[in-house]
Amino acid sequence: MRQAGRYLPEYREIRDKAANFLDFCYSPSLAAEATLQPVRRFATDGAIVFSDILVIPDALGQKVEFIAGHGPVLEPLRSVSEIDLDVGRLREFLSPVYKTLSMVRADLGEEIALIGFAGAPWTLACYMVEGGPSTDFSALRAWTYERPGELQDLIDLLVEAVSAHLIAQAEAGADVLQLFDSWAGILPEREFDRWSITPTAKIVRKVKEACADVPIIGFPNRSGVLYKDYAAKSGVDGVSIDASVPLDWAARELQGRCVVQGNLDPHLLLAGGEALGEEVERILSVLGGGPFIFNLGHGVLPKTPPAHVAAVADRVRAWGS
Ligand code: 1CP
Repeated sequence: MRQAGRYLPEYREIRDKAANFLDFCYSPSLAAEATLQPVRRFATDGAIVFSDILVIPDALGQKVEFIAGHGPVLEPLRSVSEIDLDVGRLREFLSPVYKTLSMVRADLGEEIALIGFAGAPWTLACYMVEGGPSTDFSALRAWTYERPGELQDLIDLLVEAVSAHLIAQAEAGADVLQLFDSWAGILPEREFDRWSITPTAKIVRKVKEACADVPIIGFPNRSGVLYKDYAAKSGVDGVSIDASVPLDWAARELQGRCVVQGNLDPHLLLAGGEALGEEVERILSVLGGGPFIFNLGHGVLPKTPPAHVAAVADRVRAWGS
C-alpha cells in the first residue's frame, strides 16, 4: 500500500522541491528519497517505489494534472481513438521511474524487497474516462453496457501499456510487482471477470513470460467474495485484501491458493489506542500461520501520526521473531 507521503514530515519537507506532483515522480533523486523515507523510519521489509498509477495516462498523452488539495484532474477521454500506444515511447517517457527503481535498489539492503507497481486497466480506465476521482465512476460504468466493444479496445491497450511498464520496472530492479485495481469493487458480478480478472490474467501472463521469477500481487479493492475468483483465475502470486474482508474467510478461501496481504483499516491506524494493538494481534493470529504479508487494507491516511505506524511495525516485528 502507499506508505510514503504527506503524513511524514520529511516528505513534506522535500515535496516542494518539484514544481508539481508529477514532476516530483519524474525526479529520480527526489522520488528515490521519498521511497526510502518510510523504510529508514520504520524498518519495513518492503519499499514501494514512489510514483503514481496515473503516470500511464500521462505517458499515453492524456492531459493529467495534480491540483494541490484536490487531487488528480484528467482531460476526460471521450473515445479510444484519442490515444494510441507506442511501447518504445511509453518506456522512454517513464524512464525516470525506472531510474528511481535502480537508484533505490542500489541503496537498499538485499533483504528488503523493492516493489514496483501499476494501476490495473479497469482502475486506470475509471480515471481516464471520468477525468478524476469519483464515488461511482458512472461515465465508465455506462461504457460497460453501452460501448463494451470500445471499452474492450481501451482495456486491451491498457493491458499492453501496463505489462510494458511492469516489465521495465522488474528490469530496473523491482523484486515484486503490485497491480492496484482500486475500483474493482464497483463492478457487478457479471462484469467482474471481463474487466478485472481477465485483463489481470493477461498482464500476469505477459510479465511472467518476460520475468518468470518476479512475484505479482493483485489488489482488487472491495471485491468481497469475488476475491476468491480473482485468486483462482488471475494467476497472481498474492492477493492484497481490504479491511472489509473477514480474516477467517481469507485464511480458509484464499491462503490455500496464494499469499494474502493485508488488511489493517487505515482509519484505525490513524485513530491508534488499544483497539489498534488488538486488531494487529488478531490479524497476525488469524493469517500469520499461512503465507502472509502484514499490510494495511488501503493506503496510509494523510493525518496518521507516524508514531502509530512505528508502534504497529514494532509489534509485527516482535511477533515475527
Ligand atoms: O503530494 C502528495 O501528498 C500527493 C498524494 C499522493 C501520493 C503520496 C498521490 C496523489 N499519489 C501518491 C503516491 C502513490 N500513489 C504511491 C507511491 C508509494 C507511496 O506513497 O508509498 C502509490 C502506490 C500510489 C498509487 C495510487 N495512486 C492509487 C492506487 C492505490 C490506492 O490508493 O487505491 C491510486 C488510486 C492513485 C491515484 C491518486 N494519486 C494521488 C491521489 C490523491 C489519488 C487518488 C485519487 C482519488 O481520490 O480517487
